[in-house]
Amino acid sequence: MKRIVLSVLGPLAVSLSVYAQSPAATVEQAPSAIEPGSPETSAAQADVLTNPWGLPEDPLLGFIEIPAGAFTMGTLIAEPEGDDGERPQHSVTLPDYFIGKYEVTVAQFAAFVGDAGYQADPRSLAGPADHPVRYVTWFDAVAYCAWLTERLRGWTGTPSVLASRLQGDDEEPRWQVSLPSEAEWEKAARGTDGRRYPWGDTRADSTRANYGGSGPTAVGGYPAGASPYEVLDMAGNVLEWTRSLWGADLARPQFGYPYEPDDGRENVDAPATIRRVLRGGYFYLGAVGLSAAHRFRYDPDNRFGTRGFRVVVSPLSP
Ligand SMILES: [Ca+2]
Repeated sequence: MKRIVLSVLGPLAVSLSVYAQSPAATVEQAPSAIEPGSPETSAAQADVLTNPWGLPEDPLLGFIEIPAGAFTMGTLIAEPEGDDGERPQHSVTLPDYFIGKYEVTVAQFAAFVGDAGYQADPRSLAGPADHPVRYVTWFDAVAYCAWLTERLRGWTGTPSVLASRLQGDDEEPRWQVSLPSEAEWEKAARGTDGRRYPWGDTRADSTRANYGGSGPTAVGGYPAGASPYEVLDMAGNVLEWTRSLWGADLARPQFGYPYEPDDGRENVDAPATIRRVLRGGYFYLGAVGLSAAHRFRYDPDNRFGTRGFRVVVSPLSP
């Protein structure tokens, strides 16, 4: 996260500019906004504003491709840690998809709120620009995803590898920006070798994850805790919403293992009485919750300061 540009925020850019002193991100007010798809998105301007939404300025806007193939999901029955909802361990095969290297930041969520006129909880916009957004419900996160889908479809600067998938063609339906499914999240966090944490099987320590502390930190602050795909903060910092359903009963999953993407657990239109799965532990929880396999579950309209999200560009199948 070298630079976060807030060009579409109007008054919000002023209030957020006070965070420009953060060493991990520079926030500046751009001279003018670039309208997505506008001919003014010239190469000269692109040197200044790679994107108007505060996405990371790298060739894939902070997305990392996770190649198609099988991975090991869940926890062994014989493993002393973990609970029954994450057992039995089994193999799941996914098509390729892209996942955000970082949790969605306050600056990125503020860009959405400013551009879409979304009614957000003020607390979600109150943190430093380069910190993960918090106090967002599952529905807030889904709204962000729908907005970013349309913005990336309509912008001439969208990297071609993403644009082609988001546009679709006669042979393949359009992909979307979405919350990750549980399976997408877990594969990106632990890779294919069945490791317990993003970095391996050794227990967490303070160099690998933000946990057991008192508050969130700037996204990407723990490179020693990177996953095999170089995805960051999959253990710790904020707990992350997935799009997958747990069920109505807190204690027992309606949607248990093995993971079956077609059994209704990926129904994004499920009512608010159905809990959603979250992953990855968070900044004041202990090390056990950092396991890549652990399934947290909460009501989708819950709004807490421990919870945020990251996004995928996904075919949504599964
Ligand atoms: Ca996290």
